[in-house]
Amino acid sequence: MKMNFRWYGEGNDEISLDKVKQIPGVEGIVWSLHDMAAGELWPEEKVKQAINYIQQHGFNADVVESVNIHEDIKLGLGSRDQYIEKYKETLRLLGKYGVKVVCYNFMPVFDWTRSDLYKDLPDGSNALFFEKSKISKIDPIELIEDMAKNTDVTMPGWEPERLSHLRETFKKYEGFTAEDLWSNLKHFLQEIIPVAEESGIKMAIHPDDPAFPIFGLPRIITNKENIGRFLKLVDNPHNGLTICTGSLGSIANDLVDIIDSFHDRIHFMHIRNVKRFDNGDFIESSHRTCDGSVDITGVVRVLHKHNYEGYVRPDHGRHIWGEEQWSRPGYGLYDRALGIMYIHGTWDSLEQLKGEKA
Ligand SMILES: [Mn+2]
Repeated sequence: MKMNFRWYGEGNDEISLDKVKQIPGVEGIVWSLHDMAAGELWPEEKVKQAINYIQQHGFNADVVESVNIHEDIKLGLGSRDQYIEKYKETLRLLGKYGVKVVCYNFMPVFDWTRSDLYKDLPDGSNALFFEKSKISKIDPIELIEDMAKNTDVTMPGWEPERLSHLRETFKKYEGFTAEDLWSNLKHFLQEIIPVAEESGIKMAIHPDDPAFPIFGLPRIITNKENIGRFLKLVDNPHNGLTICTGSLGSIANDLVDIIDSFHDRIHFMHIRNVKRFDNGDFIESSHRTCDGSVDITGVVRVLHKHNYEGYVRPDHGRHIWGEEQWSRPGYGLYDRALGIMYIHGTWDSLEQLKGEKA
């Protein structure tokens, strides 16, 4: 297991890499060029600069999250080919500079969705919250505009540029089905996986968050059956997975079983806990198993059982010790650092037990 930390780039993240350096056992920084719109070719100079900066701080820059996918590719429009070509060029470039894993998602219109960014928890901290009845009633455009007002930082997948075309984009998805999305995903993979392979890059799709359709838009990377179907679209180790325990944990998925079944295709793990409620709401909780609905201990245990050598990062944390004043929603410093220590602690205990048995 290679521990990583997601970071938004120089001048774009309140957390400095010097601070990340003080979290024990972090080897790499998960990065991206956050000012690139989906479909744009990444400039070589910027890639070089980002990687150099990370490496100068003593980290590897092996994992990119994300290279976003242009909406026309998901929609399967005639214009998709030009964007697929740019995607391939970007992969070749990242491969040239030693990037090993590229995370992406295939969710129509926008990325992760919540109803509240700072919902109070009983312990005085706050966290991202999903209120199912609220989401099912609200006009998605209103929700997004409301959320965008709440924060002065740009959230990945919720870029203002992209959101300004939201109404048009929603219109394009009228009558669009899950099978349409499957077929467009297959086309994309058939095109890019050979290039990823040549470039030494493992593609790692991120599951849909939450793992069920919202606003009438299909979502397909949601459960064990669909992940199995996804892996067969292009049966090649370079077509792999990011297993995000929080996204898949938004419904009653058995994460331990999913990891056990697909471990050889998992290139990247997002480890976080969520607490699900009977009415379908969920809130992000501390990483500790007993604080949420996901068996984080079991997740680390099954990774350890398979001698998982891929990349791991703690995912969203709560905002604690007042850090919501300055941190990005879900991407503060403290709770993610605590999460890392919980994961390390579990892993180290398992290693020691293994040593004793041997
Ligand atoms: Mn995730």
